Amino acid sequence: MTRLPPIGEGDLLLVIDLQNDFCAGGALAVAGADELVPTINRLAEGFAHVALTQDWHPPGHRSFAASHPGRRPFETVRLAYGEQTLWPEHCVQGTPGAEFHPQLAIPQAELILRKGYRAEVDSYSAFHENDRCTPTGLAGYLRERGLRRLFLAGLATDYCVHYTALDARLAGFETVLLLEACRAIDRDGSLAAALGAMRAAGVEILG
Ligand code: VGL
Ligand code: ZN
Repeated sequence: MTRLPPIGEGDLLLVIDLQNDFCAGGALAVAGADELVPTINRLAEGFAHVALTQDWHPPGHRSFAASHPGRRPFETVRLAYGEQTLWPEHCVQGTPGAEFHPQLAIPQAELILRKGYRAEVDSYSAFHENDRCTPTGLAGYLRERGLRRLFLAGLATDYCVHYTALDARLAGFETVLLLEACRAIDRDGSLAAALGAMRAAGVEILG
């Protein structure tokens, strides 16, 4: 496992979307997701502050292919706010698929941030929805608590982790991607593109 720099009071581990639907047997399973769970549980012990994000869609969410007659998962469509990839139905509010992986054991997590709960807008980033202008409130939360450096782990490296990392940099946070503690969907070169964009934005990539 990656060696971390010394961790202090201004650091937060943000664990992104470690939910059943992204794990083995889930609606949008990411290869290798389950093996992250013990790694992330251990990692969390080294941080004074941990937060979790939870993808949390209402039934019939606009990002679901099933909401677009004739369209299939992984196709893209143009919505009012721009290009949107269509996904299988996943992480529907209140369903088992939306729950955290049962072996995720971070009871000390201080915040669970839900995102993607507006029916018409997806939200990859934990900071802004995909319209790029609706904030989730995370930046204000972090600033008010004096948390200045984010360490990112979870799912998926090329979607929610990627957009969270870019927005963290835009909001002025030091941002460290813990690559060994993330797994990617990786379709059509999306992982390589995401790593390039994160590096260009000043995200430190460890591991
Ligand atoms: C995610 C696609 C759709 C993710 C969430 O957590 O990366 N990807 N919803
Ligand atoms: Zn989603």
